[in-house]
Amino acid sequence: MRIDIITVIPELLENFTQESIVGRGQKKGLVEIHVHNLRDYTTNRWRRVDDYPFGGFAGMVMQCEPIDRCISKLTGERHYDEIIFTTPDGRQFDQPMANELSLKENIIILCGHYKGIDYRVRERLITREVSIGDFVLTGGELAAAVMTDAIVRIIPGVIGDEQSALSDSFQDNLLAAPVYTRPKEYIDVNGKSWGEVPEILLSGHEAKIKEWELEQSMQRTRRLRPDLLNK
Ligand code: 6GU
Repeated sequence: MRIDIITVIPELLENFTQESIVGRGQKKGLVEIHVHNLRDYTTNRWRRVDDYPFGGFAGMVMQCEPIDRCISKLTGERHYDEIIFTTPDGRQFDQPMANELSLKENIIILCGHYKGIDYRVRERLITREVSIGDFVLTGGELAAAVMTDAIVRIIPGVIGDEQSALSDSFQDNLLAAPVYTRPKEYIDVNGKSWGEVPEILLSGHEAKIKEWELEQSMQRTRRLRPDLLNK
């Protein structure tokens, strides 16, 4: 899979794409992420990519030309399955959307910025408008990073333990069960016990453990996210 991210702040995404799971996916050759600086595509002598809005509204608006030039260059080189625009008024990103996008061959993510983007870009070029939640970010870069992380980690082979991406919270509309590691009983810095790991997890009884895990998942979902049970 190949993801091209178009942004006016490439610095914000460069470390992210080299590190952690996403970096590992790239090193393994399972995904390629290319970050493009939109300013490299403007013909404006000051490298401006925005201008005042018609109608006298407040703020600046991203212009068609640099976006057109950047996306035209990319689509001239290969076919893209989706050209995504990050915007708070888009459809809300969720696990099913991450799953669906992870099956695509090539996608572009255009990061929104400033007050907005010339609406003609959205009408002409964009195939999907996506938000990561009901709050406003100053730019789409963090949203693009969130989406990229969620998409890349479920590409088969990116996470070492393939089972683990599929047993995540939300993959089955259930929150994950609690997990524990050593020691069996933790004594804190004040000498107080934080309790012992549930006995069942030490039993080695695989079927019983699976049953416990599901029960815990259902209890936690009922308590914390009852809305998920109706999906
Ligand atoms: Cl995708 N962009 C911006 N600017 N703000 C957001 C968002 C996206 N999703 C939630 N808030």
